[in-house]
Amino acid sequence: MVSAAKKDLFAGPKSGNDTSNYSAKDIEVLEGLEPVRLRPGMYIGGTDARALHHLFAEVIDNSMDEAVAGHASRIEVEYEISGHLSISDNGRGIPVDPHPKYPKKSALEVILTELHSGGKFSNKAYETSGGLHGVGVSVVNALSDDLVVEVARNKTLYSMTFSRGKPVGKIKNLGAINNRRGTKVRFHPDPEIFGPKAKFSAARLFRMARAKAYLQPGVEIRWKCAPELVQELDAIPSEATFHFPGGLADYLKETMGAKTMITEDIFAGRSKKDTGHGRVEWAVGWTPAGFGEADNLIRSYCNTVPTPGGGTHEAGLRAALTKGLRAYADITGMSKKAANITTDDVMSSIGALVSIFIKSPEFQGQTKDRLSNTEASKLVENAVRDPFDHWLASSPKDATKLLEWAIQNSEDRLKRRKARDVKRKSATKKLRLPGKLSDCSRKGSEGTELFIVEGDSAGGSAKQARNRETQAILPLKGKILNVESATMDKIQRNAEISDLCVALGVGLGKRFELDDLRYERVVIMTDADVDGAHIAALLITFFYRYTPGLIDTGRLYMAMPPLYKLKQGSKIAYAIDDAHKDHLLETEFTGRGKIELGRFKGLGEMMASQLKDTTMNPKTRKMIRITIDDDNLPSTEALVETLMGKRADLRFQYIQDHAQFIEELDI
Ligand code: 0RA
Repeated sequence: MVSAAKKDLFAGPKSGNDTSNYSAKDIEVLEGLEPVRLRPGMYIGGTDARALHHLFAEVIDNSMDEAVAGHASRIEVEYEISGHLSISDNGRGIPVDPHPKYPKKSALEVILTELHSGGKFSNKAYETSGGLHGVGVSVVNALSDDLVVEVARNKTLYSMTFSRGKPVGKIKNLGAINNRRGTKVRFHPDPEIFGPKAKFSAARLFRMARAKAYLQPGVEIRWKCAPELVQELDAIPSEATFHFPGGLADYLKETMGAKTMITEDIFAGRSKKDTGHGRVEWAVGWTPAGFGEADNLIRSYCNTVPTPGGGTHEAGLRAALTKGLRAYADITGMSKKAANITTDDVMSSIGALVSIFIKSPEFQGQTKDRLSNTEASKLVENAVRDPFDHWLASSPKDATKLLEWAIQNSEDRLKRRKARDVKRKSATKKLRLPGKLSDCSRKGSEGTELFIVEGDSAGGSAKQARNRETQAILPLKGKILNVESATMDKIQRNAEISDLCVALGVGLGKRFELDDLRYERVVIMTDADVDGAHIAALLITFFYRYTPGLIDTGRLYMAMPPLYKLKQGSKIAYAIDDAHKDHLLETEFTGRGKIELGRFKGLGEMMASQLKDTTMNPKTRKMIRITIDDDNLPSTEALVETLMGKRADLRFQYIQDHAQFIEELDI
């Protein structure tokens, strides 16, 4: 049975479900920004590096909204030595007149101090399309210890200062100005929330800002950064201006670099004037070289916000390209050979960018990073299809090359499938699975998970705690080989790695086939200590390098076993780390009675039922999905090399720069 306290743990840190002791006064407080400070994770997905940079995204997205709507043409970003970040635009400026709903406050104050939830902002004039999570600039305000908004509007300059979501004084009129218009938001992330060492990465900000300029060719983005904040490894300038009239076509050309292409030119374009349903821009090219270990690189955006989870706009692009190529085959008498071409064959080796602008974007998925507006699919398909047909027809040599290559892909795919079927049949039931693997009983891979566990004793607990039907356990002996500094030959001869591959049912590198995976998910489950983190890092590096597609498709996870058990009378809760423990002690274990605090030395020490409830049971556990930071591929490469490669000096420097900062592996 799961106790109430435990359920709360998995709902995240918050006070109990019991609302009977809330007074009206408390509820009023909760309407402001207090909930954001209490549970930042609910609003920005955590307090780690990714969440920190989300603050920047949120502010620049507001300025981008002004640019997309045609009200702003220039955005300036400055990262200061003090750790402040400022983003200014030459848009209309945040309104400063009294807010219709709160006549005593300026609209600016309301926008900065109220959560933009539903009804409150039903007034159209105060709407913005919002960032990915649409949380608004008030969330940034809540999580900053110092934030100043300057507005140049009505030929007057205004300024208002906030700290931790609360106004510091009134809105100030700084006098007349004639030559300026727009909004400047300058803020400093609150160390109480993000930790004393939290710092923006200049390189990451730089790339995020640059990507925005590619997505809105009409905008000019100026970048400025104190030189001291640029790390040597990152090699980015301290000042730059981004302006890309070529839009996504330029972005794709930069991404493709000097790779050989299957067709001479890339296929790029944008929809004609917005007819009220939205507009589309795209750029596509095919390269036999692939993209590192990944076969393709597909990036999509909605209102300049990245959608790494893909969604309906991506589906529209896939449909247009696949149908277009099939239609071309019909015209040229190749339809028989092209009959088996699937979307996968067309999207293999592709570098594809698609960006759409629509009125009311909706997002789905755990991290709200997948576009779900159904109309977006047809919007993109219709926009792309005609130009694609023309593009193919106008360069028959290229078109034929592309078609032949897609046909080749489909034939290869069919051959592989046949070979697999034969292999499966001839292997009559039993594969020779590693002896220490406790496989699950379900036949197909759907709904199954492989837990990779540290050591035999933890393996024993996990075996008792698992669901036999769907969860398999593979205990590993201590640390696996660091693949980043080993040769392929050495990797293949390594016993732990070879057991892992056999259990997974896959080959490595080029021989890796996602379809061969014997499990739907792979979960790394190590102790909540330094050694455990090291083993997890080694495994993630291995998967990143040698099983392309496993991370991309969101199938690699890290289990989150608790570090502490708290008990007071009959109340029991588990804490993931020290901060969580302290939070629980402050909020949930405040009553009288002795508190028993236990620290788990490792997974092997936990009772099977504890391990099950906290870490393994899909209904109650907490896990982290390992993802690759999207607008950051080159630096993911550099980071893996730095952290896991041969050069200890780079690693040492990195650790010095980032100590206490890395909470979630962000590759
Ligand atoms: C609410 C309403 C209007 C503009 C804005 C907000 C606005 C917000 C930000 C944040 C950063 N830059 C911004 N620029 C504008 C519309 C005002 C009008 O109708 O004049």
